[in-house]
Amino acid sequence: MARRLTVGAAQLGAIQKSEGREIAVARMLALMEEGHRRGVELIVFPELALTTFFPRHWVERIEEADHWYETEMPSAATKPLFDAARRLNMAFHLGYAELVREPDGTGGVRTRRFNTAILVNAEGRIVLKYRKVHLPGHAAFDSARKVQHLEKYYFEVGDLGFPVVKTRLGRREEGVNVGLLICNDRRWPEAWRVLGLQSVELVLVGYNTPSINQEAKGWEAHHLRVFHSHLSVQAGCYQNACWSVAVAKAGIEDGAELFGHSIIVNPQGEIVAMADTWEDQLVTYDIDLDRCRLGRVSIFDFARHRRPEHYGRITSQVGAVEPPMV
Ligand code: CDV
Repeated sequence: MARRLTVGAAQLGAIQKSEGREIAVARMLALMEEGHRRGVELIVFPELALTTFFPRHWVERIEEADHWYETEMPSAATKPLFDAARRLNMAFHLGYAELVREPDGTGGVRTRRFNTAILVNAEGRIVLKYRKVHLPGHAAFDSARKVQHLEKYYFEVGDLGFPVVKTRLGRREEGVNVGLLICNDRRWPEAWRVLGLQSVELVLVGYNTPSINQEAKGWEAHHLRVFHSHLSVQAGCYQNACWSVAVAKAGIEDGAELFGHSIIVNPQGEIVAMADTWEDQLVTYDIDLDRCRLGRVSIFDFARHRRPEHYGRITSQVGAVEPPMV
């Protein structure tokens, strides 16, 4: 019998800088209600889903930006999502900025900031947490850029690795192996493979991707932005024989355009459903987790075919080196 799970990619339209969390949460609740009517068991919201993509805004002192971060989860503002999960019997994925205050080892307190995603089950319990590892952009104000991308200023590199959990989702009795990636992570095959090596069956990805590459020194055709996003997720799914729900924040946010095009991808690397607006939009699909099997027992049977003795550079080296001249 097929192992079916109805998933929903809950794309969010723009959230403006002036809009508070309660507006975003109200929109997410409406998508959860719609998902319930459509039989969704797991709904996936994007990266930094509670606020505008604030790394585009520079502040002189980082503490001035602390109002963008969550210090507890759930909080008064986000509790309605957890309540809705219980009421609608629906798991959800949420991306948000996380601020942690912890002992610094010398009797003081240090503040840490992460770009975080969680998976909450239908009982309202956080069953998986991930902190973004690949932080794009820059760490200081860049006067050459029309729009800043200050993730390296606002966040530390995640310290949780790439965990995968087996957890019960929706109507399923047995567990599903779930892992999380956040936005830029989806472009790194190493991240997918670390999930694949933990037998991941479903990878949830939230993203905020501008339609224009400000770092392109020459021309980069706009359609390639979407192509590269899809290519990365499709390749990750195919090469690790898993499903993915990759969900955007879309539209014109604080004057900057985010491209949307949220997708659900099968273990053959095919897009099976896609958003076609830049607004709040729920795209659903009944995935069959048993479809992960084919890749696992054939081309990507890791135990039979991987050759880690030849992959040393992947973990010992960061930048590329030049080959010897022959
Ligand atoms: N939020 C992101 O990580 N965005 C990056 C952009 C800056 C390229 C991405 O990889 O989509």
